[in-house]
Amino acid sequence: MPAIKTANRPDEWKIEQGLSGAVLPVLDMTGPKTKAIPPQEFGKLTKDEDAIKAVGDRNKLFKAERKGWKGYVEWEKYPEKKAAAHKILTSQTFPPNPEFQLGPIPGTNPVLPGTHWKMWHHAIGGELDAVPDDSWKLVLKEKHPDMLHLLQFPYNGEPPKRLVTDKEITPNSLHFVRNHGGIPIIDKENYSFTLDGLVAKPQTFTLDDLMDESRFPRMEKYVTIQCSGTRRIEQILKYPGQGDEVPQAPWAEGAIGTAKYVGISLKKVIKACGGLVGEGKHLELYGADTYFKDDKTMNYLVSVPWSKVKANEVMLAWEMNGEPLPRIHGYPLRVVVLGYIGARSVKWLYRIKAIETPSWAPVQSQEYLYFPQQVGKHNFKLTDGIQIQEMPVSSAIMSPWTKQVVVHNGAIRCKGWAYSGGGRWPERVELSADGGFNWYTVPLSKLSKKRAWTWRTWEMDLPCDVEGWVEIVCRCWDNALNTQPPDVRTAWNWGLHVTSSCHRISVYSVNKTKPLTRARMDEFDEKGVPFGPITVPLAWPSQGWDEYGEFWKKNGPRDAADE
Ligand SMILES: Nc1nc2c(c(=O)[nH]1)N[C@H]1C(S)=C(S)[C@@H](COP(=O)(O)O)O[C@H]1N2
Ligand SMILES: [Mo]
Repeated sequence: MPAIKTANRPDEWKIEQGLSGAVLPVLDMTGPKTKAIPPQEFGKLTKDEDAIKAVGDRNKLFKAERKGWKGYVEWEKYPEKKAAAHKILTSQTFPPNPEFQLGPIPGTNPVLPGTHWKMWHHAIGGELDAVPDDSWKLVLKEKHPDMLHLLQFPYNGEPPKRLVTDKEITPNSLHFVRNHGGIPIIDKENYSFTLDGLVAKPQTFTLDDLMDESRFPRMEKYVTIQCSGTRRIEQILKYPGQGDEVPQAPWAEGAIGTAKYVGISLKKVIKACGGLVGEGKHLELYGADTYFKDDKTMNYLVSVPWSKVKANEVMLAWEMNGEPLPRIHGYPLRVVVLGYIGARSVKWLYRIKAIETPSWAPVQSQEYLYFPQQVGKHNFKLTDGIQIQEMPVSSAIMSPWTKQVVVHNGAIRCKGWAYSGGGRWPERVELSADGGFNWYTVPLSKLSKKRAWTWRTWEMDLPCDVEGWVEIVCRCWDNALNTQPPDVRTAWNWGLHVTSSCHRISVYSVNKTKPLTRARMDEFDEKGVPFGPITVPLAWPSQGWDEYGEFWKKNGPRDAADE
């Protein structure tokens, strides 16, 4: 076929229909005439080799900080090292963040490769050079082969829906993983962390110190860790927002997991250091991985308030479900903050510093912010965002899936999870088959065990008489009678955090208690033809011509008489 001569782009129709939003021009209507401003384009990658060389020997500059700590570069103690890394990162350009919100999400596993994150690590070199490869090897070793890898590096992965609530306690290999950097590989024998800052007697503790029950009483807790990005994909599919692939990883409902952790209360360790002094009110937690933001390098730092620690709700844990922590989950020691977003549960802990204010480190002060709705790229300030700590009540349907056809006898088998942060727990879970008008309560016998800091998994046969598309909705009431906003739009926010709105799925209901439906479905069975997908036209007559003729004889013609 000869090429068509046209002023249109080949994908004009798709763009006009909003199916390729990233390439749409911005319309500037501030003048008398509307101007179309094309979106940002990224040029060729550049690299100033001389400037990079002038920084010095990267193997020396960015060497391992401690013996037996592979992949750990200490940044926070060395401003000059941070400056050298910044020089390297600004002397070259890297590929842009992939478009995964306004464009289609790739149909691959890993979904996103994390190309520029890998390149950043190699650009710094030294101890970080092997980190992307080492981390991926650990994923393959420690995680279940059925994990869905959202981002290969830094590794972010969640179990497939069928396995999210398969067990009330998530097996380690299926627990979601959220990393902002590579996985440090730390020897237990060479491990210790330091507690300093505004405490009376700063000290260093080995694992043996912590495990000495004469000094620190053991703490054992079932805890659900939920990322505040859980169910983000619902916000993305409705309205895109901030689009950094790590801060805004496109999580589905699997970025939540429940495990039994063994460790001690951080409060006791602070007491062992003589307690807080001066204006000490927050504990800054340091992870040994390297994070990149705005061409800068840093360790993973966040903070929790002393009030949370004082309540014995911040654990230092070395055991997960009866096994030493897997490397990918923070071996040999991680923080587990009960009832807060996962982000505060720092893995590969190497330092705790008592400070006056919440941490100014980027993960605390620039990310995990809950913005109001009119705040975005055009106007946001960090101070507009609420720093997310306790998670609100939430729930999700793990089966069936949206757009699925369900053939049933008047009830649709559903299952899922429900969770509430801050030590509250799911007291009631409800399902609706009509978009949220009428609600059925999940029988208590179909809810898993009630605990202060964990989710409850649930199952229910949801009565459904209706046929065709139905909207199944799930919501939870926690013990404080908090419940969930009705839909994604009401709680949409620029950072795409805390998707706690009622989970809604559309399923196509085929109810075999209806005689006609039963007869038609039996025909499919007899002919051995699969029913789905519903979009494939029926391959045989839907009605006999005799019956058709009878109908019109009895009912008169389609048109009305003009009398
Ligand atoms: N050192 C370090 N700790 C970290 C992170 C990280 O990237 N580095 N990610 C945090 C986030 S955002 C979450 S949701 C939880 C996830 O814990 P998991 O990977 O064990 O499931 O770890 C938190 N702790
Ligand atoms: Mo998270």
